[in-house]
Amino acid sequence: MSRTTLSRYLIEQTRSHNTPADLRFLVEVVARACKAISHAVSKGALGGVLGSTDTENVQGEVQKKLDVMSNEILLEANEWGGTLAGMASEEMDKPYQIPGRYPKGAYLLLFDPLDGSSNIDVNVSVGTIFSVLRCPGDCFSQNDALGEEAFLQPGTKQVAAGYAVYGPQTMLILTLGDGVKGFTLDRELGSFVLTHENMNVPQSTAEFAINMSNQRHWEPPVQRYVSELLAGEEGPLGKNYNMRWIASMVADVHRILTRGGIFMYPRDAREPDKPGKLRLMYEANPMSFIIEQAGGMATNGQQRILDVQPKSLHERVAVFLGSKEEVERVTGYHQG
Ligand code: P6P
Repeated sequence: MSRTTLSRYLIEQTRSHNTPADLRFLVEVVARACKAISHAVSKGALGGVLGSTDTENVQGEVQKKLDVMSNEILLEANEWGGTLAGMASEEMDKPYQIPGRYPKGAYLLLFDPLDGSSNIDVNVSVGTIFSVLRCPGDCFSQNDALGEEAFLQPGTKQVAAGYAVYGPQTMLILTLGDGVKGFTLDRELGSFVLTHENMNVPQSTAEFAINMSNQRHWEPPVQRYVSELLAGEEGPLGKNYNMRWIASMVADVHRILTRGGIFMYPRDAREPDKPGKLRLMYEANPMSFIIEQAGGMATNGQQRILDVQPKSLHERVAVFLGSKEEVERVTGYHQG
């Protein structure tokens, strides 16, 4: 029996769920760009793409050569198709304007082109995260520059979200709001093939992911929760837990989507003006959409991440996501 490719899945979704043709085309173009990024990442030292540039991004982070390259690949792949009113990227301060020579479309694409890029030079999995919103009102028909306010929609407004993880396999994980599907890149065919029909996050888990070196800077509810995890079966939670931390959100979230767990990046007392490290619009929101669609839960400790009303394009947020039982527990401690 022939395998279902991403293209076939999207066509069948159009028939069964009336997925708009331009959204289908947009997802296919993003997936094609992720194939190109996967190819560039896999070259490593042979491709002269390791190491850093002498520039910083809007986050004040030194840009890796592959950060810049991945951003360019996504912009160039998506600017001409007529599906987008604009794009926003972790690597760019302002929204990207669709060049006047191309038609605009009804969607907004937001992405972290290469998340976890500090891991590239040590050959650890990295990934691309993307989120799709509708352009509010008739913003795609306007000729003037698209402002960031068009992007400032809560995560519940996402029409699609996904990530590509560049690991031992390159996989594309996608939700259109109808569950979560996993596609594995068949490098011989050059196609993403459906290999994970319906991905689900187990309700309970014995595995947590957090950067323990920041422990002394966490707020009391996180201190309490993690100390209970570490207390194991002698402690109040009555079972032993394992810990993993890859320091690449895409890889950590993929593990949780595959076998359960809780991922945490809490706020840090060293930066009282910042609610967390991770970015809401193109990291937390797409990952939260995926996790919720897979039966998990995602909060900032106080509220559902997808309900957060963004105030700025690059704003940050605390993240607790994964197996429902544990996310509910740590959220309860915040609200206790
Ligand atoms: P730390 C990568 O830089 C990233 O944005 C996420 O992918 C990852 O989860 C986190 O930061 C890692 O942060 O403090 O452990 O280096």
